[in-house]
Amino acid sequence: MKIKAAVARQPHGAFTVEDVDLVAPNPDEILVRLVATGICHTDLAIIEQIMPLPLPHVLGHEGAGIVEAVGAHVIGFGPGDHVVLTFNTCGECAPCTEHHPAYCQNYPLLNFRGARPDGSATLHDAGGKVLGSTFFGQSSFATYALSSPRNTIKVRQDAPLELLGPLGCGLSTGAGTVINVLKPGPQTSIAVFGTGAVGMSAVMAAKALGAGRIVAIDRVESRLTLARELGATDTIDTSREDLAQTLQALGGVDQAVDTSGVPALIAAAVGALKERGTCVLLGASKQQEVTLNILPLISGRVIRGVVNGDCDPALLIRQLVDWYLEGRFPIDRLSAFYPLDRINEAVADSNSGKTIKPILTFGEQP
Ligand code: CXF
Ligand code: ZN
Repeated sequence: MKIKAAVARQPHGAFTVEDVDLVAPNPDEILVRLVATGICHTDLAIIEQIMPLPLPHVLGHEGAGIVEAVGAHVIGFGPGDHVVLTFNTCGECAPCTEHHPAYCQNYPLLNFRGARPDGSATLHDAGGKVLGSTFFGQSSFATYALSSPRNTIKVRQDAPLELLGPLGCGLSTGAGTVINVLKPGPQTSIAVFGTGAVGMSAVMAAKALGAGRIVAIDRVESRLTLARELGATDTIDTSREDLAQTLQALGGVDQAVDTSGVPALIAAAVGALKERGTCVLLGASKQQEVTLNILPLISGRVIRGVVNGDCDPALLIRQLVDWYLEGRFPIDRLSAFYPLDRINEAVADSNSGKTIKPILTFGEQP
């Protein structure tokens, strides 16, 4: 079928919105009409070739839409279902069967192959050339996408679908890390480094769980103001305050979440931990090595990475939708909408920091 998609063609280049061809669903696939798709930094990391996937490629991995059709072997889904698309997993390897699908052994094959897992192409450009597809099992910078039952999450129909796509990646990464891994309580102090979509969702989840102290750290004042409104009890503006000193003055923290991937901030996050404290790494940047002081680590401190909030996506996404409707996870405060043909403006606004979570829309703008 003929669809419209934003194609990433050149490293560091702009997206081109093109008419492309999508093949019919296989018996085990779902055809989804996208309503809206969030833009995540991982999409931009591929354009910048920090994650070097071959181009041209149709990216997009925070899709929300309505099921249009299902393949003959698909059960549990039907036309009209509201769905959020997330990362794809096999469901059969040890991490999947042990309820940690974010560490699926087939993650690269199912999410980054640039084609279906069997190598077949699903997208061709107007000249008939193959485009990279099946990105995170969806390639949802497009009016329609093919997905699998395992990465298609049915959600309640009374929630505003155009807001929900980012729950498939960025927002579940931050919130899932707090809910599933760190589990802060009233006695816990938690510091969140970076108040983008991942950091803000960590702050909101920490507030929802009743964390005693929530410290948000950034260099953009407007973001810190928003972080306070969303639940931060303390903020540190690194453009004006000495980070290490201010954290020390607070007495250190039990938990730290780094969303920046910046080595100096990671070192500060680890340096701020109390004995037996945990620092979780969620972000990556161009600089991939960090220097750490070993001795304090020996006193029970933990540094670990977390992917996709270590979540069961069906459970977490539905929980966060419920929380949104209850006013406990106000994701509308982070989001700004752009029609598909303004995707390059959305990217520029994300890069400049103007917009925390840009969301592409494919029909009428909400
Ligand atoms: C990704 C980040 C790179 C590793 C896999 C998960 N998260 C989403 O953007
Ligand atoms: Zn992402």
